[in-house]
Amino acid sequence: MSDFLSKSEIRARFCRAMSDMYRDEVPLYGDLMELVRDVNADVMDKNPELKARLEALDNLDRISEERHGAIRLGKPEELFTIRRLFAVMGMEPVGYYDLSVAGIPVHSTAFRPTDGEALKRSPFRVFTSLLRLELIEDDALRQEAEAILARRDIFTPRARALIEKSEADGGLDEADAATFITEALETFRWHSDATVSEATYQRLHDAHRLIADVVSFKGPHINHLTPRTLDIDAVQRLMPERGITPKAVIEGPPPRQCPILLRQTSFKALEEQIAFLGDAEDGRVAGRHTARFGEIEQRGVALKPKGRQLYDELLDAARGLAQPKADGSNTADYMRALREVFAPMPDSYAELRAQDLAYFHYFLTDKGRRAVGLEVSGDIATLVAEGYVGFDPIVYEDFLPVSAAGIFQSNLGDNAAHDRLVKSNRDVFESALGGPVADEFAMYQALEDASIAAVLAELAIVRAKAS
Ligand code: OOG
Ligand code: NI
Repeated sequence: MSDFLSKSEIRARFCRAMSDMYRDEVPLYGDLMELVRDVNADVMDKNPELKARLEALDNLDRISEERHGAIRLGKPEELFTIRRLFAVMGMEPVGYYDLSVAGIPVHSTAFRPTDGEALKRSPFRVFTSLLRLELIEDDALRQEAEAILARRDIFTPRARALIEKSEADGGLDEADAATFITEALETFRWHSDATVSEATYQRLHDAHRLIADVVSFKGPHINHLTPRTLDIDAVQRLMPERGITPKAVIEGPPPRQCPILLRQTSFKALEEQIAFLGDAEDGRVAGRHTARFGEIEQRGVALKPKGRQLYDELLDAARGLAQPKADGSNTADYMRALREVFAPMPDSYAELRAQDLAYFHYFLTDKGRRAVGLEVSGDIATLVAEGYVGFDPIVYEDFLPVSAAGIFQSNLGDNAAHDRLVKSNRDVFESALGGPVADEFAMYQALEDASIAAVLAELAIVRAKAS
């Protein structure tokens, strides 16, 4: 039997290959990566404590390697097969995001690794949306879009074959994995040749810009790749110095001592040359399309349901005071409202933990390791209080629907419609996917529980040695 390459290794290599491809396609992404690398190095120079913590958690290496991407699919079969493609790399669908509340005609999930070891090796994730064609009101146009999508296959025959092989055998060996990476990459590549005429593109575009982006091309080109920064405010401030224009407002929570969840900002989508189908057999008509952009993110601690509910309420309240405008004219007002409104969210890890608002990874302290022969209770809160056990934030690995809507909108033109759409349907999404999406809270809880179990087991060994 041949040796399989680990799914995490395939994912890490795929992530690097995708990053290289996107840097060639969108050079500004390369500039952004450089800026993020500089800022991250600077943050760690100035904050040796943070650096030590990241090192201790074995998380330092992943920072500069870390990124997420996004694609938009056109038909249920594409979602079904992309789930199988991502499974080859150890990525599973987590969470359901309904973007209809923001007037965006898609629903989405995030494919990502889920266990602790896999997340350490490469936390690469892909925000994956499925277009909701049923929202095209014009029957003829909807049928035309369906027919166009029915004709395309976004996966190469070899990618399909290797997905099947991996499913049948339980993995891929080195040579197959290399081929798989090359073939899978084809699905995400940019194609400047549209599959439709200019007139069709225009009609799709008039229904919604996103519909034109999904339906008019051969495949679901990766539309952004997002490196992780340790100081998003610094990157936002420095972008213009490097010739990059950021969107007006950083999405998510306000700046804090202890980052929570996720903050994100992007630069505007580029206007790119494309070629429409012409009337003549092989004729082409020059055109323009905007779709691909760059984004950065800063990740913080994952919140428990109670903390998340508080976050959602506070964000709603801030937006009630000031709706951030795309032209940046009220950014200062919005940021002020956000800061003020978020006061009830404690800004220390100890308090977030004490109030049961966030997830933590527990470990034995030096004192815990020396707890030989002491009368130590098994209750984690007491162990923490007495200094036997320490805790570190568990990083949020998922996305935020309001933020995602803001990222979509910043790249759909400033006057994109914000009307609410008919609520989308999770059952429809999951039946296309071929299974349920995982519950993000359950995953974080499992990570926290495992760390508590490990601490208690270690402590039991320490105490057994003593007696
Ligand atoms: C996805 C936008 C959402 C994020 O980071 O929240 C997203 C898209 O534009 O396709 O990537
Ligand atoms: Ni994104």
